[in-house]
Amino acid sequence: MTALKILIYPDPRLRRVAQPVVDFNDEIRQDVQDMAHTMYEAPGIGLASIQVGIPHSIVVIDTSENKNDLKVLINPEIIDREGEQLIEEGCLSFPGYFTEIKRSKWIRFRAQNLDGAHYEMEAEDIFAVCVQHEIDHLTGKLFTDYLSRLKNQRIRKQFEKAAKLRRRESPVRA
Ligand code: GNR
Ligand code: NI
Repeated sequence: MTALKILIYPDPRLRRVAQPVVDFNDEIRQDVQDMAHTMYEAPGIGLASIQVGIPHSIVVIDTSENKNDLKVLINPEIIDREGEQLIEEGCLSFPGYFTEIKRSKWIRFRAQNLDGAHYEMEAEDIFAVCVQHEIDHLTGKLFTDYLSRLKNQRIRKQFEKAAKLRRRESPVRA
């Protein structure tokens, strides 16, 4: 069991775009396991590969009450959407920051499982929000991208300051 290090904004690696998984091999299995472990430990309701520096298109989600309903989305894409909802979002790459974002109320997405089999699934409410939030991560998009430039400037300053403090507390040594 490996807990992966979650990249914190404004780490430029959060802007990377994930590459499709073509080979459903043991390395991908291991990545999924490590990501699930990292999500449950954080704790979060979802995690995208890009947040932990994995270059493949992988998402894990568990929005269940008892944390016993792991969903694995490989190469996911949204194929239909309807309605709107305004929900307060957080992100493990923005610790302590929460803001309301407008998303589709209902979506239909397609993805592949660990065996490479394609499946489709519908999602609504917080599950739909989470899928949209995670799929954004796979193209380097962050939830704050939906906010005004002014808010983004404030958030960036705040997180740059926090990053500086962290570097002072635990400098990277050669
Ligand atoms: O743990 C998380 N909670 C959350 C709450 C509302 C909307 C989206 C999320 S996703 C977030 C985990 C995360 O950062 N995933 O990328
Ligand atoms: Ni996130």
